[in-house]
Amino acid sequence: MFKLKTLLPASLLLVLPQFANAAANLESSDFVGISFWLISMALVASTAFFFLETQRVSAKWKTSLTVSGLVTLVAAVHYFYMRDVWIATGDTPTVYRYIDWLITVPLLMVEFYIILRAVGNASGGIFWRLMIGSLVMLVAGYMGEAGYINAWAGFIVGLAGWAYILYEVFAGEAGKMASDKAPASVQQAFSTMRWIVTIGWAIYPLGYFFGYLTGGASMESLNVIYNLADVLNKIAFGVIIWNVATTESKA
Ligand SMILES: *C/C=C(C)/C=C/C=C(C)/C=C/C1=C(C)CCCC1(C)C
Repeated sequence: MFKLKTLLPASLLLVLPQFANAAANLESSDFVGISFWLISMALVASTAFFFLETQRVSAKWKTSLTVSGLVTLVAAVHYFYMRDVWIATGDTPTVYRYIDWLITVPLLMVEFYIILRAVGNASGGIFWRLMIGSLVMLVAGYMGEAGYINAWAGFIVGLAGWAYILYEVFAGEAGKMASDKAPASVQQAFSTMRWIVTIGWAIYPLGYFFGYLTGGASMESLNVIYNLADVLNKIAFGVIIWNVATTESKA
């Protein structure tokens, strides 16, 4: 019988060479392209790490780590494509970013719910409110950016969806449950996670504002900033969950 431990790294090794060709076109002076490359590799490595670490934590924390690994896996594959679009056209791969967000943002939101469920009886309402907030935020943003609706209207409705998420994790049922029922290490992690969702996530609407609404930002800076934001919001976010999962598994 093959074990997960051997199967996962093996499958990643099989997948990787497929994407390696594109590197031939990467110019050594193309720092945005290089940042796409670096971050795709960091995402692949994080995926292997999170999946392997599921073996080390107690049963109720496994799902959290699996979800962290799914977030970085989905993002890694999008980064391979986005890197190619950038190298071929020098353009912002907006559609790929939104497809990536549409999958990874709900998964990141699920993390809040799963963590609360690991420490108590989290209601389904928490889950649904976080999902609805995410969908409103992303669908409105996409419709605004793709020109289906007025760009400002998309921005404002998108901001409202994000505000709804923030309300839920700070002051709503999720926030209250974390401060009333969770052990100290979980409270700490929950608190760091929601600050990431506040400050780290603010980078994307700022990109919409400066890159699209007012047109003040260059394609280069916009993409480098989005790429760095993803390191914080996807990899560092996962590491925080890994930290609380391993700490609580020992306790
Ligand atoms: C890994 C990717 C993440 C965490 C992406 C997050 C994206 C956002 C927080 C996007 C937010 C937006 C608004 C708040 C207003 C409308 C425009 C968006 C979609 C860029």
